[in-house]
Amino acid sequence: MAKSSKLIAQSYSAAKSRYADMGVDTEAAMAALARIPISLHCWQGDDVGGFETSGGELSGGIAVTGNYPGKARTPDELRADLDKALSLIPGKHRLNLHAFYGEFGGVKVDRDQIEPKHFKGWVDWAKANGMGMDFNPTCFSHPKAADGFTLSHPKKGIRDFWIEHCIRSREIGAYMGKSLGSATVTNVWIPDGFKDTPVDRLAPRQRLEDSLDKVFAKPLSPKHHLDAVESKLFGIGSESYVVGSHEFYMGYAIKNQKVLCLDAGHFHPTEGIADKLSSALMFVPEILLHVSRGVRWDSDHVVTLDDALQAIANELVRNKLLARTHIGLDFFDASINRIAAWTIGTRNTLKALLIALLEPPALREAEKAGDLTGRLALMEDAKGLPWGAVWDAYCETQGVPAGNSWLAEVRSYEAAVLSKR
Ligand code: RNT
Ligand code: ZN
Repeated sequence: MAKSSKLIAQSYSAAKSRYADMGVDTEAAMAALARIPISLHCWQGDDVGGFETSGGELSGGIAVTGNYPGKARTPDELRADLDKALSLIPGKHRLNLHAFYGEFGGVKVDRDQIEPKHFKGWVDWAKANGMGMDFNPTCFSHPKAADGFTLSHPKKGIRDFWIEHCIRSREIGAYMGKSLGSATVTNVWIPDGFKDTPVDRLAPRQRLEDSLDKVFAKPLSPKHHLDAVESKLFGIGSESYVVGSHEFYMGYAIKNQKVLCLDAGHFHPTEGIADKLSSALMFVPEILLHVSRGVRWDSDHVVTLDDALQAIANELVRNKLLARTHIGLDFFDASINRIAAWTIGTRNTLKALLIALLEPPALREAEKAGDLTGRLALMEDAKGLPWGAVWDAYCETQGVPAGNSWLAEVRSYEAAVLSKR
């Protein structure tokens, strides 16, 4: 049942007073939330398929499972699905695009041939929606990545191919940033690694450093473009060794002052990324988050409102790190409605940020006073505060469905559009 506006207004009014009693300004929290863009990953919409004419199998040690009907097959379908998801998510957000989603007009354009013109349709769409864009070279799902190595490949010819792809991706990112008046973060993630134990763990990392130096050789204005690098612990088929490990990229990003990408699903199963933020941001200029949820061996389940997500949001808000953090999503689930997946994951990320923004100042005061008993007591009590009433009010003011009423809209879109595909 959709909640009525009257009920939402009544609940909000009670919640507002309750928070005000604790020194929390709910209006200020909502205004702060409205200023945080989330970069929606295009690849949830078509199971990381892309729009190249050759359209090969997904590779690179990532996998999408499920065969829910109605996935987007063309850029127009993907944009229509994104429009639908964005209409259900409060706030102004961004689009995160992968290189193999270019519009190639039915012609084979290999990865070392991509140009800004192939992304004009996306830029026009983003401009019409008042959105910024982020970008990624696609170093997987390609014959030249078939043996599991790209920028660190032992053969120079293969490395050069991927270096050229990444160089062109940066140029495209800069074109997007310039066209949209908001810097594009171009994130380099490569799958390179070994299924089984290598003898030489060093040489591939030396080759990767050399390739990255070549990719980043040309300075680009930070007004339009930022470079990010993303690590991973293991992938499917690269269980024993990944060239671009956390330590590798942490070191590379510090040395070269690049944006460090932390994907929540790329660490040991019980290792969260929240506690890394304050440390990493002392030494790298900015962070890119891939908000995701690891479940056993999969790093990309739809984001739920769990402790790991809340811890990330708390760190960003408590330490005032939002201005130096780019928040992006990275999950892919083909077993449920894909538009619902985007909506659930993005709304949850925003909810976690709202809860963090509504944190009563008494928690920090207790800690400062050395009252550790009070800190724990207040922290646990704060979990029961009526943030849901503030969330519903926020959705209403942003003109999107409150509560679970967005689901009915996804279901009617499924009946009218997705089921016809
Ligand atoms: C893979 C990385 C990477 C990809 C996307 C598609 O493990 O997380 O970010 O998910 O580039
Ligand atoms: Zn990622």
